[in-house]
Amino acid sequence: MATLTKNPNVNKWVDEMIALTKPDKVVWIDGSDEQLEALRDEAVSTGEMIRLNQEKLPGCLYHRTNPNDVARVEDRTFICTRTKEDAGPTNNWMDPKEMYAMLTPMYDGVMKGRTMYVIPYSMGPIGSPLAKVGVEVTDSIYVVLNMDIMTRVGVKAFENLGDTSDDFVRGLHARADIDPEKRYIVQFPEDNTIWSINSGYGGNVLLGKKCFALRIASFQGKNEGWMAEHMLILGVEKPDGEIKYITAAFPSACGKTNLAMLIPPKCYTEAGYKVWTVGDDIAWLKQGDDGKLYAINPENGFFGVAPGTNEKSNPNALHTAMKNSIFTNVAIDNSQNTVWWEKLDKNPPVDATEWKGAKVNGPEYIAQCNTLAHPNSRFTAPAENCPCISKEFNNPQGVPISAMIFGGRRASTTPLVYQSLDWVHGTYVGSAVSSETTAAAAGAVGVLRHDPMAMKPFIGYNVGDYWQHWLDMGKKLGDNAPKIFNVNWFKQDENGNFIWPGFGDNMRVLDWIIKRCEGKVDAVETAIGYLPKPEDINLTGIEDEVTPEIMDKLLKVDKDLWTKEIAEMRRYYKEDIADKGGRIPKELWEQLDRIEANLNK
Ligand code: OXD
Ligand code: MN
Repeated sequence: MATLTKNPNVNKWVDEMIALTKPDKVVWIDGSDEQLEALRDEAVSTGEMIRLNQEKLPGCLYHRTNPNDVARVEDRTFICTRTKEDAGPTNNWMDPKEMYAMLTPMYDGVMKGRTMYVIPYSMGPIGSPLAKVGVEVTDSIYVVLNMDIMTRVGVKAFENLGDTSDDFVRGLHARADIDPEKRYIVQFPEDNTIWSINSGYGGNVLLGKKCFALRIASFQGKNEGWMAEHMLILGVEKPDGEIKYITAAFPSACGKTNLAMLIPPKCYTEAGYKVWTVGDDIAWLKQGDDGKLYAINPENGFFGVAPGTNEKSNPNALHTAMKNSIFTNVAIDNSQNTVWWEKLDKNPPVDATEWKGAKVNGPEYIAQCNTLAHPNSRFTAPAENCPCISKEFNNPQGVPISAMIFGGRRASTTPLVYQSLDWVHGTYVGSAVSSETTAAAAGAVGVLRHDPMAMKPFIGYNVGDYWQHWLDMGKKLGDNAPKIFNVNWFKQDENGNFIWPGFGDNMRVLDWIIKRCEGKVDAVETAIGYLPKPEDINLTGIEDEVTPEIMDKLLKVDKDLWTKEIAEMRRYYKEDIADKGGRIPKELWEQLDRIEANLNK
């Protein structure tokens, strides 16, 4: 099939990939409904996908990955910069020449007997000055159909690139044998190139997402003066109609998609507040002509974790996934050909097919301590389906950001919310993001895992240089810089019970954050930052649950715990980062002294 672009750089690279992988056939994805529908039919006819109940789930398909291939593989993910120092201590590294030499024979002829699909795509709205183009070649229809939901796919993507530019990200994906021992997810940031092999799981093969929009884009952002962050973007509409935009970064298992699609409590909805979703996972941020920081969501859909999503936890996500979506590794309710996952409801299907494909009696199977859906099973759903999608979702200029939030899962130490003292301190707060492990994951409970800016697996270069880039952005933004906050929805009492209700009630904290940005509310200056006065968190409707005593606990800055926290951060900076080649900016070391001095005042 003929190429879709005159751009010689694209055509030359695709020809090279054809020569390497030797497919029987090459199909360029033009983005038309007819072509995509034909691919859906083909995937259903070969058994690669299953068509679900088209009355209940119109346009929805189902796919099962190999049981050895159900999640991102951080130990097999590499950043191949020319020097090891440039990849830094948070990445696996190999010399790019050696990596190409090792992988090239694995790709040689790997698509013989198969079709290569060439997918042009745009990360970000077509025509946006913040958008970037990628081309992914793959031998998987599943990848084509997921990329179609998650990005803007087809010939229109080339409009942003033009006929001569070389500024596109080259992504090569081959399923090969799905051999976990030969699975590699490799970024070559200096070549704008991603090579992925032996996986069919979303995070490893939808190359626009983590590989491009975070790993490669963070590297591009450093060189070009913008930021790629693992952040949701939401807008809070106030009763007067003004919308304030906020970004937020959390490690996994902290409810990012739920916060992005939050439904405010009654006292807020009745007063006229609404929350609008711009993105649930990734933000690209750039200074606008007016000096403010603007954000786009480079994606066009949501790749959400299914288990735990239900009418209470996130009705918006549930509704978003009810049409034109792809479900991966959830369970099937055979009586209706619909989907089911843990915590969708309390009625697991009796006639079920579990995620690996075995027909089982659902309740009996669960009683044997098995889950019907894989814990990392996913829905891939178009953003346009989301009942609370922002009207600015496709705005090429993005939305102006007033506040940036960091957060983690911390049983003690970290208060419900605090505002950083300034941008440099806020950068420190981001570098200190960490989460305690839960009983849901293997290993010890309550172990602190550092995950700076929730970007540890996604920073495409040296983490110290990344922190320096944050400081540089702050200098450039000056007074226009968003205010930086930290939140903790997971504080516990002595008995291990959560003391903040979370979910929709997190609106109460967003409200305080917005008022701080507007200069409409005072705060208490403490050693670690500005904290709310207890009376400034609106508790209307939850006064019985969040008593004054609980509020005191939620807002407590415990000197002993914070002294330990700073000692741990000193250890982390030194042992995990600096001693291993992380180039930590001196301003961040100084923040440790600053907070310690404050604590001892
Ligand atoms: C994701 C992740 O899938 O962060 O979004 O792992
Ligand atoms: Mn993510």
